[in-house]
Amino acid sequence: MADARNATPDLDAFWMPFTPNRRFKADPRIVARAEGMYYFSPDGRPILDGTAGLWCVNAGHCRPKIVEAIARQAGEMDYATSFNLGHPKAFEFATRLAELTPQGLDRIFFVNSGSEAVDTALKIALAYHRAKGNGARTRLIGRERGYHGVGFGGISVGGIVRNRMYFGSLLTGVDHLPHTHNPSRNAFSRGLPEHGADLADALEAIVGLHDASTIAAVIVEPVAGSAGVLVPPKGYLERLRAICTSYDIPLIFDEVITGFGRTGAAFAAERFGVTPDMITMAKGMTNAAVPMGAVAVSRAIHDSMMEHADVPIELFHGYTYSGHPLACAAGLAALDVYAEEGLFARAAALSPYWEAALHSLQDARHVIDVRNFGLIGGVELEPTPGKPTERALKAFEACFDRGVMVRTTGDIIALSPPLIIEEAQIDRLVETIRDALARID
Ligand code: PXG
Repeated sequence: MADARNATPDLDAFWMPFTPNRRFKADPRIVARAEGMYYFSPDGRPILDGTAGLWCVNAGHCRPKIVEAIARQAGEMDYATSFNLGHPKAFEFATRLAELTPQGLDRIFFVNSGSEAVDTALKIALAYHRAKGNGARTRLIGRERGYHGVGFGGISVGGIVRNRMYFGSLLTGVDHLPHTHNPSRNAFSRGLPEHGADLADALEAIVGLHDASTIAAVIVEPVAGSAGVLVPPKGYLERLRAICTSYDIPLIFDEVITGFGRTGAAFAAERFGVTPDMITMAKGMTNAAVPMGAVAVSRAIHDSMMEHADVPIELFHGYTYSGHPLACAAGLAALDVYAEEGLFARAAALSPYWEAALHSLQDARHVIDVRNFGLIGGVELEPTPGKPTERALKAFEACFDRGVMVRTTGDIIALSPPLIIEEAQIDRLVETIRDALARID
C-alpha cells in the first residue's frame, strides 16, 4: 500500500489563502510531517523551520505533551459550548493566561483566531463606551502598514493596501497613524531604532481634528510583523500610551505574533514596560496545535461593563468555538511547556546571538536593511526593478530548496523561529539565506 504521506494530492480544489495559487500549483511545495525545529517533505527531506510555522509554533512542532493533552481531551469531551454553560478547562486556561498578562489585564475573552481577537477587541471598545454613556466614542484609530487580520474590523484599522483595496468601503470613521518605518535614518538598527518616537504625536493631531470624545480606541502591533518587521522607535510606545491616557482612549496592543515569548517576555507589553488596556493574542497561545485566540481586557473595562449592563448579557458577542475544549487543553499544555523549558527567558537570552547573526547579512547580496527584536528578524532586499516581491519569492524558493523555511512579505524576508532554536541552527539559517541571495538575480 502506498504511504499516504508520499501520495501526490490533487491540488485543484483547495483555493489557498494569501498564495499565488497558479504559480504554486505549477510548482508545489508540500510538507508532510513536522517535529521540533523541522518540517519534513513527503520523501523525508528535513526543512529547518525559520518561521515557527507562521509565527505560531513557539515551542517547536508536535511537542508530545501538547499532542497527548489534545488526544486525551478529544476522548473525554470533544465539545461543549461556553454560551451559558461551562467546562473546567476554559476557566483554568483563562486563569493561567491572566497570570501571564500584565497586571490588571486579567479578564479573558476566548475566540478562534487573531482576526477574531481583533474584531472582538474593537467591538468591546465600542460597547464599553456605549455602556458608560459615551456612545459618541465610535472612531477607531489604526496605523499605516498595520496588520490586524482579515475581518472587516481588522482590515479597516489595518494599513496594508492590498488587504483593503478590493473590499469596498470598510468600516467608516477610521483614521490611521503614520507607520514608523524610516529607512533613511534607521537602516540596520540593532534592536529599537533611534529615530521616530515623535511619530506618536500624530495621535495628538488626530485628537485635535476629531476630538477625543469621538474616539473609541487606538490599535497597534507593538512590533509590526506582517508588513515586514517594523520595530518601534525608542520611546514611541511609551508616548502613544501617555497620549491615550491623557485623553482616556483605550489602547489595544495586537500581540498575535509578539505574544508567548517572541520578544523575550510573555508579552511585548511586559518587554517594553508599556501596559495597554487590551491585548489581542492567538498563534502561540496553543503553540498553534489547535486554532485559538483571545482578548485580555483590563479589569477596569470589564468591571465597568458588568456594572453598567442594562440587560443580563453584558456583551452580545461570542463564537460557537469560544473556549473550545481541545483548544483549552492544547493551550494549558503549551503554557506548561513554555514554563517548564523557560522558553520566554530562552528567547531573551538568545536574542543577542540572533541579532549578531542576522546583522552579519548586512553585506550579503541584495540586502538593503536588517531589523531585529527578540527572536524576530527582517531582512529587506532591494526589489527587482519593475517586479516588486519577485526577488523575495525567489529567495524563499532558493532557501526551501536548500532545506530552510523562511517567510517573505513584499521584498522582505521575515524570520521568527521556534524559541527552541539552537545557535548552530541560527547559523545555518543565516548562511542559507546568504548563499541563496548570492545565487539569485
Ligand atoms: N494580528 C496580527 C498582528 C497578526 O500578525 C492577525 C492579527 C490575524 O490572525 P489570524 O489568526 O486571523 O491569521 C495576525 C496574523 C505573515 C503572516 O506572513 C502573519 C499573520 C497571518 C498570515 C501571515 O507575516 N499574522
